[in-house]
Amino acid sequence: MPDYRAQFLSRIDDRTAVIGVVGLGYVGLPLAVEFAEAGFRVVGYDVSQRTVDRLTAGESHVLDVAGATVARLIADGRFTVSTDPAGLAAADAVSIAVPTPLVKTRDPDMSYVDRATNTIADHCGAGTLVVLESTTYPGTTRELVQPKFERRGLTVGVDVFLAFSPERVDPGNPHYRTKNTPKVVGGITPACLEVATALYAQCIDTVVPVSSPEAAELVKLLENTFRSVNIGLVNEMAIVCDRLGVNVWEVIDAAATKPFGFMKFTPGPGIGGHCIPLDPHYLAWKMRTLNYRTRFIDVASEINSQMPDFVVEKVAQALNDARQSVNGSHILVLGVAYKKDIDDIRESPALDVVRLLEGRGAHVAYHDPFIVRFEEEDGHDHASVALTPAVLAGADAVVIVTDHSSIDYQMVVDHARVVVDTRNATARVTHPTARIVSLSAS
Ligand code: SAJ
Repeated sequence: MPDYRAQFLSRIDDRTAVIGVVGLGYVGLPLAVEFAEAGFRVVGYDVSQRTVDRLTAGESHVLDVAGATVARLIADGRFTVSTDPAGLAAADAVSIAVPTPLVKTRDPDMSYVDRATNTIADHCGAGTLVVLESTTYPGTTRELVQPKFERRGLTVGVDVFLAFSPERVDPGNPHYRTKNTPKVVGGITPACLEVATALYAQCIDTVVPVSSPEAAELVKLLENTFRSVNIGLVNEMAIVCDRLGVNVWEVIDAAATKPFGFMKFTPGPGIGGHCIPLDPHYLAWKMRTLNYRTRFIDVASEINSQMPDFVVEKVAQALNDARQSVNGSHILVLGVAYKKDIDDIRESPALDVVRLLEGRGAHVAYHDPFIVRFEEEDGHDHASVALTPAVLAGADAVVIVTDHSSIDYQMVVDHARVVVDTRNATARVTHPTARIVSLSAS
């Protein structure tokens, strides 16, 4: 019986190991590049022919990976990309970085992980390390992934090695990239942990071993539930301050002067993105199967998802103060990406704000320097309008939903009639001619 553990460690040490990456998106592509730059041959597999074609042409669809880097690594023969999984057979280690979305009922959609794991089990045999990186409910690695290898007569920890290591990619972050973000790893067995740790140590500065895949799965869920709950707290504080006639931004900024025991979060029109609105629901779902209700997650989600309604109510009040109704009004939404200075609109609360305003009969236009156009769920297509004094003056109300840094807020308040500011983006303007309505009374 070969000693697969020793073989794997030896191939890692002399860099003859071949690394497979399944899923070449904002997590998988940077990881593949790090391994290739560390001197390993990397086999990239993705089901999207468009993704593979663009990478093969030396283009990168991922914010933090330069197309030239991809082209160089492919030209050097260090990185191959394909929609054919056969190349995975050569891999000694395979990382899975595929989506884990929610279905409409907010239950996990594990179909991508299921399909990827089946593909790997079909093409990779004894001696392989498999690491799941996709954010998922605790127990996935042991309950969903492990049986697929055991059913093929392989013993995990002896013939194959299995671990979970949460992705911590923060797209567009200028300071933290894959290489310098600590990597948590949890193995099914001690040997699994040992080989997975050895693998990541080749291209990531800090590896953080934990005692099980469940611990590693929960680390990720804690990190992002922490954000969701704290954002929910400050969003509720915005509602509280609005009822009390207090400026919530002043309260938060003053609280943030506390040098210990406080961490600043800011209220807004709700939460977007593919992490924070979704990840906590993986934990909530798992705990429901164990007859436990994760109340913090549910309450935070309830508050965060009601913020678009709260914003639209502020718009209605602002128009009403000018003896206008929402119905028939012309409203300009500023910023539709899910957070500032990025081009991602997934789960953006702006989509809810637009839908709710249109539902009340408003004519809604938007401007976003990062999002040229988008389509609503009902198929209604929107294209970003130019931000000009005439466009601002022509709107009955302007709603700042995403506070991109490149927008000239002084110009906005100099030409708009009413500005509903959900992000405190107008905090530093001077002598505004527009009436500014803050998220909380000010
Ligand atoms: N948001 C607020 N108030 C806040 C912070 C965020 O309303 O104080 C909103 C944002 O506008 C956005 C949503 O919440 O709509 C999520 O924002 P985020 O800053 O959490 O950004 P994400 O979704 O890109 O989260 C990612 C996560 N990274 C990973 O999952 C690997 C998260 O763990 C990071 O902490 C976060 O980036 C980050 O710090 O930028």
